[in-house]
Amino acid sequence: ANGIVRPKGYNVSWHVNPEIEKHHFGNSHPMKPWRLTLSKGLIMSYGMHAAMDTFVTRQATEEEMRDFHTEDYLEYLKTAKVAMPDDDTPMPYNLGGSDCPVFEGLFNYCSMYSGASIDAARKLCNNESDIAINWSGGLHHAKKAEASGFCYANDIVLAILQILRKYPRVLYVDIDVHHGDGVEEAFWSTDRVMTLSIHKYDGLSFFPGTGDLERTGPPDENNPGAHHALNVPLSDGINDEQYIWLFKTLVGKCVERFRPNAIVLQCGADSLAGDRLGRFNVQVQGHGACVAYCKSLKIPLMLVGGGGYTPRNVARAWAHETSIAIGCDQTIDPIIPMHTPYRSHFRHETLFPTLEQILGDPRPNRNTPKKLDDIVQHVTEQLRFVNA
Ligand code: TV7
Ligand code: CA
Ligand code: ZN
Repeated sequence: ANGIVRPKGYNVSWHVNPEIEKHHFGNSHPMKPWRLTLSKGLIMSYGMHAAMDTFVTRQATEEEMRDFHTEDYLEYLKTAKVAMPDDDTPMPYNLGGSDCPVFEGLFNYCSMYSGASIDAARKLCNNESDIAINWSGGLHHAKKAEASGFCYANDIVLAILQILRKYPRVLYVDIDVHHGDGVEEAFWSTDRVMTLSIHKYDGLSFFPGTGDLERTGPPDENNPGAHHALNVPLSDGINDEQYIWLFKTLVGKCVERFRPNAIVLQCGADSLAGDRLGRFNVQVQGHGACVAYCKSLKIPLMLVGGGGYTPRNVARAWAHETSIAIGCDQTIDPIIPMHTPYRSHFRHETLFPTLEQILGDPRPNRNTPKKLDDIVQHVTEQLRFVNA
């Protein structure tokens, strides 16, 4: 009756844990794990859980996390104490600053979202899932022994390492408004993972400051990683039409040349219009079109979350993308169900508010057609060196 049917012969797994949502970075911090509660409420009010295999996830073990992170760093993450308000002694590993505070239950938070991504990856490897979803993951800035940009453990790297145990090649695509630097760095010197990040880049101040078009892997041609790190630096205000065109063109070319056995798509929702930290004019439809395109390639697909700092828009995007995964996006009612928890948070009562509703006055688009053509040309040239 609600338009939700379990797809026949097609399995979507959803990896969740309500414990993750309860952690707090601090009152003024833009990262709100509570956005996961809002997203889950919307997904469930549509009844979408009936069309997926839902798994309550577990903490990753330390051994699993040591696949990427150092023992010293993990030990520190586990034992770091929440600083007293007047204590400003610097902490190691970039912890304890305003971006990466040490909060109550930090290690539990990290190991939970990592466990969810590892489980999702294993479902793909077992062929038990065609699409595996972890909206609590996608924390792409974490390094092997360093926290960065709200990220402490890199669940994406951990998940890709799992997939590489079974499959030769993984394509990683990152639509978060920030550059996926941690994942890029982790696989910088291998030709088994191709990374493609689309992000805002101004050569300077926008975090993390990397992801320029010219840096496509190690400069040494003999390094297997050469030409396998692709970056799409954009300016403020890109719209759905341009974003979808770029995404399909570039991902299409990557798949054609690299022939990945699996795709990991980081669905950071800070690329949406109206995001508290983002600068783009991408709408829920455009963001979702990226997921739909990846699904259409019929390659095992993992969806993870990432950024997203205007919780109502994050929830809309991830609920819409869940509906695309299970194939009910055309049949559900875009009007948010009456019984949705926190429904009053969704000021415009539809999954697809217009740009005017979101922004009032849309941000000027600084991306010229020539800029986009140059990007596509540059990436195409890099891909000529890739032969899988
Ligand atoms: C994946 N931007 C993560 C994106 C990480 C972005 C940054 C903030 C920020 C932090 C706050 C805060 C903020 C309004 C925004 C150079 C600095 C400038 C801290 C104030 N308000 C993801 C990380 C980025 C923390 N960091 O890709 C507490 O904005 O630009 C920076 C670094 C130094 C630290 N200061 C910001 O989306 C999940 N931080 C309010 C309170
Ligand atoms: Ca990105
Ligand atoms: Zn981001």
